[in-house]
Amino acid sequence: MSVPQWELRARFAVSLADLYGQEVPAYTTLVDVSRAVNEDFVAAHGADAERLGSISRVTAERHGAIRVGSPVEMAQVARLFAGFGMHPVGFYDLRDASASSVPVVSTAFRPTDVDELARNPFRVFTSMLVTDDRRFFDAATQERLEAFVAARELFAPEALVLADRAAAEGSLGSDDADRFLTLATASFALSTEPIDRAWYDHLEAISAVAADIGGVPATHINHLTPRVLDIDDLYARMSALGIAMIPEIQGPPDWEGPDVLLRQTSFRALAEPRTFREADGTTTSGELRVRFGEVEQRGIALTATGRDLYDDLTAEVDRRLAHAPQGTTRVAVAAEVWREHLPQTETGLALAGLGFFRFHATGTARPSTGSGTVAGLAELLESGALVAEPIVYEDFLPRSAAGIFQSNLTDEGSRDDDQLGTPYDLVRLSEVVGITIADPNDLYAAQQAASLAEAEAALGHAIN
Ligand code: OOG
Ligand code: NI
Repeated sequence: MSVPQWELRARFAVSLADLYGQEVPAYTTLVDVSRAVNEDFVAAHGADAERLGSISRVTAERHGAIRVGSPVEMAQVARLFAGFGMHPVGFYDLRDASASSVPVVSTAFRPTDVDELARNPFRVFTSMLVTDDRRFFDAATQERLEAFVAARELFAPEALVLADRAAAEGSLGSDDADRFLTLATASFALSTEPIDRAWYDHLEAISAVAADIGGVPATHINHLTPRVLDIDDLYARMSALGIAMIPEIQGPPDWEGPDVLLRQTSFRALAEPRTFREADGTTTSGELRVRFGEVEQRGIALTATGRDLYDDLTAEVDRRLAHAPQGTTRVAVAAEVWREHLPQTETGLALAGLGFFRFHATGTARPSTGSGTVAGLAELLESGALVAEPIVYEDFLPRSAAGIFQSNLTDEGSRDDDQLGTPYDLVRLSEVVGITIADPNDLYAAQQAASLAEAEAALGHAIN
């Protein structure tokens, strides 16, 4: 029996969840509460609840976050994930997310095909430490970081060989599949090897994220995030259980119009026992608090125009908030700004070219257009000749990402803002990963365009 890549990926998500649930018990609570929120949401909203993904997809849906220390490690991660049919999509430079800057650049590994996403959308947000960024690391620290990272092995060579085979053949035999899953999962377990206390502390004074990456002998899952259909409900239920959430839900506000992009929130995980090696060579047990629980709600993918508008609105919210009376929440200001600037309906988003949709011809009577050869999208939607199905946002938001990173750190660390390191972008990071990183917009736009072409064929005329 051979195991196809989607099944490898689905099993990988489950096996990482088992591991993470054992390591971070609060994760299990989060998953239980998420399931309850989703069940109640479906019960209350019926079929509409599944507009942005089937309930079976959403229930199984997770994203992981991991952090690696060098281009070599990033290329290995890319090989490993390719075995699971997960490909790099999107570029995020968290160094320039202003106040909450952290010394990493990131991409997300995920399925890119619509069918593959529907079977299992497991994705992993993957960050790479940028060691030559003088805003964070002096030359001596850079040198030591690079040597430290170069000397460790994150992935068993056998895992990478199996990954290559799964990627080339699209499946693995059942024994190889078991082996691949065991090895791949083990790569992300929290290491019990001692951590050099002085080195860790040195890095932590600069950046807690740098310490979590370059101060420890292995990588680990930083968080594993379930998806909910109502994050406000989730937030209230977790708070009622006495779990201290970060003060806000990040990303778009709760409002009566369509949900777009991504809303996320998190709670700090408990301190975890770790072993340290002290300056005198003895080992001691201590604690670190670097991992956390995160949860998300996904909305409609925005076009480049929609995304620019989103960024402008976010800036407008900041401006208004700066002048708002004490006690005004960001979410309240944001909801007001959104009401002023965003269409209140999905159709409005589609017609304004702000959101991505798949259009389907319904086969019902089409409107007469006069010319008989072309019809406008608006009238086709209005007459019911065409329906628009929203395309869900499968990616991340750098500002939320940086906010999530930062809100869970104990200390902001130090940095010197004048000296930038390697000027990474999507192309440069693609070279590092060894695979072309897809631009998320191209993927969404291709889906929308394909659906329009099919709809035009079914209608027998062009749509404008
Ligand atoms: C990754 C933070 C980004 C998200 O959901 O935006 C992220 C990290 O903390 O390593 O996971
Ligand atoms: Ni995350």
